[in-house]
Amino acid sequence: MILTITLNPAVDISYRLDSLVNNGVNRCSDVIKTAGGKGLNATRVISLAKEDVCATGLLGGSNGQFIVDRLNKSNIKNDFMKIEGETRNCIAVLHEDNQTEILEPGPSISVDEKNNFIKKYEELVQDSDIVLASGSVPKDLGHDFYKVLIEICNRYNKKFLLDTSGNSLSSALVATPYLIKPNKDEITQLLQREVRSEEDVLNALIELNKYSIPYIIVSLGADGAMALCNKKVYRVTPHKIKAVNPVGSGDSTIAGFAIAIQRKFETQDLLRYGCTLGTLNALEQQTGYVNMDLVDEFMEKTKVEILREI
Ligand code: TA6
Repeated sequence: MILTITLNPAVDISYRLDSLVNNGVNRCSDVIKTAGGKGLNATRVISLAKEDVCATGLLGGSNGQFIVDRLNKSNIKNDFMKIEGETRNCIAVLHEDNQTEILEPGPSISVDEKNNFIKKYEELVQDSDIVLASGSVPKDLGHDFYKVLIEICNRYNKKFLLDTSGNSLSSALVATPYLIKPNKDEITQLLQREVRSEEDVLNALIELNKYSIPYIIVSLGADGAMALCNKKVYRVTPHKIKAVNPVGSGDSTIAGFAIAIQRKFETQDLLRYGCTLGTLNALEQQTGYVNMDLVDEFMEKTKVEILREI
């Protein structure tokens, strides 16, 4: 089973506008509300792929209830810690070819709630093969919280996949997660230097090799990804599309990696499968949704090559 962790879930609200008038009234008829947050977007994709998945994390208030109701309606197994605080909203304003996101910080978490979640998590890990943790961390949990979760996961010899940013990512590396998937902005922040060109990404991967993380995959958005695995640097080039809504593509990509690891894909197919799901998500209006009927076709059109050995 794949256990997904969404520490800071959100009711995702997307507003599609023909054009955005600053400092004016924008009436919108095209509104979509989904149980969101990176981990829950990934959960939905794993469920669509018919892999056994359970979602956990922290939920509270009416937004928390909305999310549980949506997961139950989609027959997605979930076991969240209830908290006093109110789960947040995240807004995506889609206009022309732009996507403007407004992300609330998330609720306060008490020490008891934090400790009780760790207890729940430790029980759930024992029944899982893979843990996928994705998204921001509420400030009260501290930036080393993913490190704590990875250490518990490694104690039970399970694989921990992590998609996060900032201090939460930098402090997690020493715990040796199985896979990380930063994008170029996140790796720029991590290394405190501009990572823009393919050469920059290659050098960044070589520098991160010292952490002995089995899979380091740098997402390049619509341009695919570069990855370091078993001392080989790979380049993944996706099939080119016109994106409908790219929000959630990173979440769908790491969901693909989790599915591929569960299905024991070899490295090139793992990379191809994850990037394929990310591309397919961008073809959909809904965040964190993939048309699985198109996977085989897009897998064939997604190129993976070995750039070099290090
Ligand atoms: O990647 C898209 C998304 O999951 C949105 O749906 C929104 O929930 C946001 O990311 C949350 O990001 P965060 O990094 O705060 O967990």
